Amino acid sequence: LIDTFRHRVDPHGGEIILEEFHLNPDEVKRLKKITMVACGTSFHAALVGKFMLESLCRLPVEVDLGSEFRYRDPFVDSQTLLISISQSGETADTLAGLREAKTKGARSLAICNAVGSSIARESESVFYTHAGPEIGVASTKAFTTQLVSLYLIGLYLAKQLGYRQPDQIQQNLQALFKLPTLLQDVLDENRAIREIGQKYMKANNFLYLGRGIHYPIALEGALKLKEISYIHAEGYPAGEMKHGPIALIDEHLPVVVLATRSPVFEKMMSNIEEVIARRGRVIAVSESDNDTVREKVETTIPVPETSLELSPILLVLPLQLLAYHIADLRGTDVDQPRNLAKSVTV
Ligand code: F1P
Repeated sequence: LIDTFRHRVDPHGGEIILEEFHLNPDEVKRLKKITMVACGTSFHAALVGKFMLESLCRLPVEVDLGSEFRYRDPFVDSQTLLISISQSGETADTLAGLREAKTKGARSLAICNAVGSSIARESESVFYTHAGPEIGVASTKAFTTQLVSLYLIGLYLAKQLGYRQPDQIQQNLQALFKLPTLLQDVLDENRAIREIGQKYMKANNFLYLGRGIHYPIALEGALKLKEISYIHAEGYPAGEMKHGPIALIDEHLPVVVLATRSPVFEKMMSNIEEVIARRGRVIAVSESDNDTVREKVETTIPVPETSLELSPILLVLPLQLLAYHIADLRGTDVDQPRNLAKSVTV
């Protein structure tokens, strides 16, 4: 991550330079809202981005799927910044969304991995993620870099809009620059996560629960599992569990809960209790010193602490590893899952 973004970010000077951003400070100040359009994993990045951008730069953010956005008559105009997110830069629905917004006068910024791709070429500004080639069909490292990109864009806009002072930005960047070490701590859990995979690999269904900025990570954890292991999995906002999925819980259902310390931690604990009361098998992703969680649940995957806005970048990693190990143990082709295309161009 540091290599990817070094040329754009100076953590000591609190400076972020977006090389390909063609809105001047006055145009940034004129923006009334941000609309993000994406598909699949990139859509989940956009949902995380909504939390990051709204909290960092206090602009309203709307997120839509390319396949929905293109068929409605969305409210966008010249005071909208349309951010399209795509690993391949060729996803037809995302490209159509970008074109639709541009015809209505929106300013456009693409977050893309593929240099020179259609979405990059047709956007006014481009933020390249430089994740390198994604060998497997299921998007993993591209997702991580999309989240880092959104965080940097959020800080950049926050500075332009006067919501963050240089010293605050410097602190935010320093937290970002600590991430590679923290991600390595999660990777060091790889063997333990494989053992957890062994314990749960025979389940037919999984439920993933998260709240707030972690809700899209629950969606992404579930998507990774179904994409590569073919196990039915659902991501759900934990507060909605009582409105439906609670009916599914029994002793056969593993429930992956994102339960790190956050303003909604107590609420997550209540959800964990609700699952346990129905004999669901809770796999909690939580800090290693979080005894409140560890003492309650069947299985814990430890993650280090970071800021709330950066935590999705850490939390998705154990979920990607869990999906990978379960799929590998079940003998599916993790790089080339059936029925999936790397880029959906129709
Ligand atoms: C979107 C996406 C990927 C998914 C698969 C199909 O692609 O849904 O998230 O892993 O490859 O396409 P993109 O627009 O990010 O290239």
